[in-house]
Amino acid sequence: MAVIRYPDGAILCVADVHLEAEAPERLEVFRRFLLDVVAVKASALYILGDLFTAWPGDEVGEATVFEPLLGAFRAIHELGITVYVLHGNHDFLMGDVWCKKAHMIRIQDGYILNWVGQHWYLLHGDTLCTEDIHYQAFRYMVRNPDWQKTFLALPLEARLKEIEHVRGRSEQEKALKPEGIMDVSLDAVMHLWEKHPEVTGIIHGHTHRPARHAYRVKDRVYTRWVLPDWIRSPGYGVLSGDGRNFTLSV
Ligand SMILES: [Mn+2]
Repeated sequence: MAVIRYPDGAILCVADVHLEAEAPERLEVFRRFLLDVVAVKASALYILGDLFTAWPGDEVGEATVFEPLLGAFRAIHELGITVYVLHGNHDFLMGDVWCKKAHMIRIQDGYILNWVGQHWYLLHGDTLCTEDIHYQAFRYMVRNPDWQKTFLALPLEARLKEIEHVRGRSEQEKALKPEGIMDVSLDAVMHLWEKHPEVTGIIHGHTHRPARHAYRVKDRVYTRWVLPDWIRSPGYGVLSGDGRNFTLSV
């Protein structure tokens, strides 16, 4: 059992856990984290995208590799703790079948978390990387329900092959893209404050650049929490709220 670092009843947020069959140790670290969620009787768990590195369709959830998680998710559910999950750019095909199995409630980018009088805008973060025009065009295509329907109708083998192809290409492109393009755009962030002046701030992942940013706009201060990924850090990259403040452990 891992060391518990969160206050009782904490609200917990994670992103970019990037579970994959090729990294069984990360799966175990995350399973232990889920047991911590139970141990501290967290008030809720928010998974802000890219829980999985790839999701070709819900039938992979049946595969044995992710099965160890189901017991932990069930324990969380039985305590009455809700797990909310939103799609990332890697696992956006995670569907209702798997979510139901894991007792997760799917939420959309832009879900407002109301917590101790604060209003936090939750999102994965990829929509803020507006300077990466290539990626935004790809996102537009694959988030289209018709495209998804066609893709999910392919045999699993064909889907896996296509995902591997897309990932290979994206890795190649990433190596050529300037660093700044893969971070959120300041314009997009400012636009969000304009559109949602009532929020306390936003919480997102995706960029793998954990930080707490503050913005002053017309006498108001907005916060942007960026969650760490679980690939480079040894795990337990968690934003926990204790009833007043958030603390980020990387
Ligand atoms: Mn992502």
